Amino acid sequence: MTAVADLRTGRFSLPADRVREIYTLMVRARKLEERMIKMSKSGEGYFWIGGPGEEAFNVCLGLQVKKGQGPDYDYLHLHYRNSATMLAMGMEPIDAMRQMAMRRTDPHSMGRNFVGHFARREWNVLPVSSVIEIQYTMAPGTALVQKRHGGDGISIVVGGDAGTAEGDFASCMIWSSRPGQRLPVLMIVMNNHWGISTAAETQHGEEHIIDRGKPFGIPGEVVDGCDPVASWHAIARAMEYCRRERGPFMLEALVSRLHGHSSSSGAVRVENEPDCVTILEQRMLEAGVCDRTYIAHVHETEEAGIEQALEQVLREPQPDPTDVPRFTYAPSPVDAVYPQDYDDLPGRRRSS
Ligand SMILES: Cc1ncc(C[n+]2csc(CCOP(=O)(O)OP(=O)(O)O)c2C)c(N)n1
Ligand SMILES: [Mg+2]
Repeated sequence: MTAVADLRTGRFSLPADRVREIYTLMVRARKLEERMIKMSKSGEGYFWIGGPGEEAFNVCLGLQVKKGQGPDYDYLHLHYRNSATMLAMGMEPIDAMRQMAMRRTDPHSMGRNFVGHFARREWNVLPVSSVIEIQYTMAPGTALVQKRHGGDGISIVVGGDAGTAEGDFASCMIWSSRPGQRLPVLMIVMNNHWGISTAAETQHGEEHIIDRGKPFGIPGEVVDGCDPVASWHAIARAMEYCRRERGPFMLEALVSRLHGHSSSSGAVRVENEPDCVTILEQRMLEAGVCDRTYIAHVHETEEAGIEQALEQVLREPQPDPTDVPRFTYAPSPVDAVYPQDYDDLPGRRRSS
């Protein structure tokens, strides 16, 4: 269909083509997560955690990353709800499902880590950690390399609201804001107002989480993370600041948690939080960005793609016991224990 209208939030807008691209990726992410929740209940995977309710912001983030390998490009220190960011960067849904189903073909962890624990060297995506918040201590490290290297690459770190209570969050602010040594770290906090079962309003004395950056001279912005137009432009502004100023910026996205914390709490759909997918559908219809036929088509196509991927994944092998210690440590000529640790990885020859 032809582009007929922009989608607008206040002073900001996005062209219809871009909105439809974002929407399609949001639906892909939602279908992927909903199918993986079912997998956790049917025994095709054993634990689920992910990002339903964060798709609008996460897609806008992934589409704007300067993607590549090495310090000229952005580094990503993600958390376990970033599937939509990875899909927007170009990850195939099947690669998330391979990890969910613990397949040897899983490119992130060879079937040996939780779902949503992405790692992709050629896109500077550092391995996601189950230990929350440690990504905030690593981001200044890659940002320091980028600052010394030159160019406009930045280090993007993402975590939740509750995790900001950890000392790692303070370490990130301290290391990113030293006088004369400011670092290009984009600190993103996904505020879903929960830390497992602990409500945010019982934990935060500050009005906004970004206020924590004020004593460090770290500027920040709060954005409606359910609104792709607002999110797109807030991310663009934050990235632009970090790239140009070679300093830190804090972005707080207000988002929903549509299936609770994880499969450990049942992953049941909650009804009392805004759903960014249905909100966007309504806005697109009202603005003339698309019609109902288009929306139905996107749902059908994305769901079919996910089902097809699952059928493929279930035919693939799981790791075997000899795989357990492999690829755990970096290769070393003096490694007497696992000298063949990195055999079979792309670009490395098998040792004799
Ligand atoms: C260091 C550490 N402490 C505690 C946990 C257990 N834990 C896992 S997720 C989580 C809550 C995190 O909440 P938040 O940072 O708001 O992120 P959300 O899950 O809401 O996206 C906790 C306490 C952990 N994984 N690591
Ligand atoms: Mg939270």
